[in-house]
Amino acid sequence: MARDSIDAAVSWGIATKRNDVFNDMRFLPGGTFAMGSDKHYPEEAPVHRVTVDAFWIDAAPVTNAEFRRFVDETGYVTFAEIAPKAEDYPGALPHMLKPGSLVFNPPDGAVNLKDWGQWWEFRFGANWRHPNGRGSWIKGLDDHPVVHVAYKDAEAYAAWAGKSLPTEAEWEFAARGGLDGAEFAWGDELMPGGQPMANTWQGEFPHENLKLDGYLRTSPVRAFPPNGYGIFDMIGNVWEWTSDWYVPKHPADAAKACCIPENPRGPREEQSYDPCQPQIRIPRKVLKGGSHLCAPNYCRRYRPAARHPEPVDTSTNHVGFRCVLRKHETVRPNRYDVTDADLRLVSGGGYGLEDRVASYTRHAGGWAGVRPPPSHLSRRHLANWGSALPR
Ligand SMILES: [Ca+2]
Ligand SMILES: [Cu+2]
Repeated sequence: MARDSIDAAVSWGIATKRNDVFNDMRFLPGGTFAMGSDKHYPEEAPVHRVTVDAFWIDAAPVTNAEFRRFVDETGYVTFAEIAPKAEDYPGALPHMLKPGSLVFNPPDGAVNLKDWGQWWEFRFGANWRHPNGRGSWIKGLDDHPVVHVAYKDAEAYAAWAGKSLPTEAEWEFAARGGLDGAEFAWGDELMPGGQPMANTWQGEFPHENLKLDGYLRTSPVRAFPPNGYGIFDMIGNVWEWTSDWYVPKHPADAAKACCIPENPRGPREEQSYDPCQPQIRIPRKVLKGGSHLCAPNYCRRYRPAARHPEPVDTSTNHVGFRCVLRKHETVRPNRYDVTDADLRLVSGGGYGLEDRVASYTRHAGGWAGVRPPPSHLSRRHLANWGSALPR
């Protein structure tokens, strides 16, 4: 890292007790860019201009080795290692209130792609040290991204490191690597010249992983080329937590250049609840970047504009994070807000929620008609319905 950038950061007055804090971070000067996409999933639209101030971002996702250092120094226990409290999960099946996390478990053959219960299971004993549950271990995976971290775990690590979690706008600005408006972090082709540029899924998800990129599950960070800003693994490998609450759309583009949002922080927490599970009020954060489980036939979210909601209590073997440092850590008031009326509009059309509900209610085997089905993966859902969903 260039000496003058370190001096600049120090003169910004970033309080940190760690002198190695800028190791392996990239300095981004900030700027105005086109955030979102109108060409893919509806939650990425509309494209709108956003300005972010200068910041630093980790050159790679936080690894198992780095997370271990945090745990060794602090004795921190992650969410997945603690048994959920019954009062936090009304209606949970008592036998499900055990420590654990969500693990991808591929079926033998093609399945209904609308039913994630076919490939996700809540595995007791799965946590960051045991990525595939009891009997699995991270030996040999020191340089792989840490997984099975819930939002609070990522926040705790960031605080320990003297850093923060990125906003969605910061994350997307960094992921684009200066290629404003490009489809991918490296240009407009998924595999330029047949060359895999990220750890995603090749083949028919969820039963056929052709591993053309060399990796069945997570990969060591930096195994693929960096983007134009010298940042690795923004796309694929693991999804990454951001600090923004999730709503399934972006605000409209500013009418005038003077009104472009600066350092947007997303909508309000209470707007992030899953409209499909109104009785469950666990807020959801925006995940970015896609993972090794993103496949052309199922989820084409290996792009900077892509986004996905994740309940804050939910950890999986394909979600990790990285950190940022900002000039000023003061939260600015939002320059825009998504209104509740906007959200009603969204839930009413085009998101496939009705389709999904219909598909679940058609599902033979007991949970049809009992309660609204989950629209997304969540620990809460699995606590209440059990990990063995009807197959
Ligand atoms: Ca792969
Ligand atoms: Cu995906």
